[in-house]
Amino acid sequence: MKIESVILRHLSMPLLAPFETSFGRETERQCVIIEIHSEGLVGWGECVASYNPGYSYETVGTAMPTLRDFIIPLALGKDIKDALDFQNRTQSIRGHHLAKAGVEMAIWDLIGKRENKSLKELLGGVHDKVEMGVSVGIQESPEKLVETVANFVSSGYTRVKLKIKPGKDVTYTQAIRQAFPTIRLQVDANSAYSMDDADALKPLDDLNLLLIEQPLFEDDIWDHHKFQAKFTTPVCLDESIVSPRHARYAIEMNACKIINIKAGRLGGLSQAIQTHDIAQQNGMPVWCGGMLETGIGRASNLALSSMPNFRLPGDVSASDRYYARDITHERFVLNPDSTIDVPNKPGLGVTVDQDALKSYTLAQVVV
Ligand code: OSB
Ligand code: MG
Repeated sequence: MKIESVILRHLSMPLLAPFETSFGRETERQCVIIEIHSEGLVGWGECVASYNPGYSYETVGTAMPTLRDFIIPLALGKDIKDALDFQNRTQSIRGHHLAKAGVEMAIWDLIGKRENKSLKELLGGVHDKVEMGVSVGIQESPEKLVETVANFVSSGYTRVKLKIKPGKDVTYTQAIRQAFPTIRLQVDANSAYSMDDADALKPLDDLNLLLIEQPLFEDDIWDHHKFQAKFTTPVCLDESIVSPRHARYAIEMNACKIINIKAGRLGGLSQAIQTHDIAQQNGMPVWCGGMLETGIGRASNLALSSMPNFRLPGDVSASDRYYARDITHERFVLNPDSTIDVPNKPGLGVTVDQDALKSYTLAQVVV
C-alpha cells in the first residue's frame, strides 16, 4: 500500500464539561488527526497527545514536528504492507509512542478499507458490543462528586471510575460507595502518590473496588509490587505499561493484577495486541483505557475492546460524554445494558465530518 500523502491537523475541541485529573484540568481537548492518502483510499488516525505533558511527555507540540520530520518520512512514498511493516520501518525512533500510534491507526483503517474488513475483524475481535464505563474527573467536594456520578448513573453507566489525588481520595471514594452501594467502582490516581502514602490509602481496600489504577510513578513498576502486596484490591497499571515488555515485567514482578491497554501509550494497535496476548497467556485480564478520543480514536478503542481478554468494562464512553459535536458523522451511544456497539463497516468504520474537522483545526501541515 503506497503512502502517497499525509495531512496532519492540530485540533482543539471544546469539552462539554471540564475534565480534571491529578495532573491538571482541561476545558478543551487537543489532539492530532492524521489523514493518509493511498491508492485511491483515505485512512484516518488519531494521535492522543494533548496540550500538556501531564499524562505523557508527548504533547501536540512534540507530536506535530516528530510526525512531520521523522515518522512520516520513513513511510512516505513507501509500500507499507501492514502495521508490523510500519513498526519495523520506524523502529529507529525512540519513544514518541502516541505519535507513532496515530499513524498506525490510519494504516489499519486503510488496510480494512482495502480488504473490505472491519478493524474488529482484522484484530480478531469476538464481540459485537462491548461493556463500557465512565471516567469521572476530580470535583470540588464529595457532594459535587455524588451529584456528578448520579448523572452518569442515570444515563446508564454501571461502572464508574473516579479520578483521585492527594486530599481528594479516601473521603471522596467513601462518599460514592455510600451513595451507590452496588455500583462497580474503581479509582485512578495517575501517578499522584508514592509508597509513603500507601497507609493513608489503605481504607480504599474496604470499599469493594474493582481496582486501583496507577497509584505510583510511571517508571516505578517495582514499588507497585510493594503497593500491591499491601492491598487486597487489584492494582491496575496504565502509565507504567509503555510496551509489551513492560507488561511482562509487571507480571513477573507481581506489580499488578490487571492491565489498562491504550494503543497510543503502547505505540500502536500492534503492541496493544501483543500486550493483550501476554496478559491472556498469564491469566491476567485487561481493559481498554481512553484519552477523550474523537469518533476516530473511539472507533479504534471499540474494535480493540472486542478482543477476548478485555474482561473488564472500558473507559470508552459514549460520544456525548465529552462532545456536543464530534468530527465523525457516527456517534457512539450507550445501549441500555451499558454496552456500545463495535463498528462493523470497513476499517475504523467511521466517516469524517469535514465541516466539523475544519472548524476545530488550529494548524494543518501537508507532508
Ligand atoms: O488515566 O485513563 C487515564 C484521560 C486522559 C489521560 C489519562 C486518562 C484519562 C481518562 C479518561 O481516564 C478516559 C476517557 O474517558 O477517555
Ligand atoms: Mg489511567
